[in-house]
Amino acid sequence: MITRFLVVVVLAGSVGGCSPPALARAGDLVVADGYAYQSMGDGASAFLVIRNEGTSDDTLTAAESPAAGLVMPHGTEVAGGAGRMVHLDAIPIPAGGTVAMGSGGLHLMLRELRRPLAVGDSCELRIRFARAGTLRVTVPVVGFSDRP
Ligand SMILES: [Cu+2]
Repeated sequence: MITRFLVVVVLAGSVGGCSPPALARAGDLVVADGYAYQSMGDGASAFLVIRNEGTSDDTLTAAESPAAGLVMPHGTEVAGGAGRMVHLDAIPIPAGGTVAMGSGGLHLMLRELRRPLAVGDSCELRIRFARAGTLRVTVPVVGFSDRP
């Protein structure tokens, strides 16, 4: 029951040639955008837009960060009008598709932060994929109102 949490947008080529430069690439996978929110307590959440430019499906299987003791792929389940985070063992990245994480949906949950993440900091993430291997990306830390 993973797929019902996904927001998958299939892009029909690059629109008008104005896509922003990729933050990182591993194999066929491109991180088109990414950020982390400033921390709350010893936790924070991070969001990536991952584009699969290949012709084979891939799967996000794990994540880690030097900034945190634990990084978990999370989805958000809405029940009775309230959102509840659920752990995901895997996030499919379909061939030719884009998975857009976002507040209130898919995210990477950072726990056991080694130091607080403040606005203006950056945060390195290492994302493991079944096919593309490990993708390293550094994302900016933003305030909650900067990227709603
Ligand atoms: Cu979470």
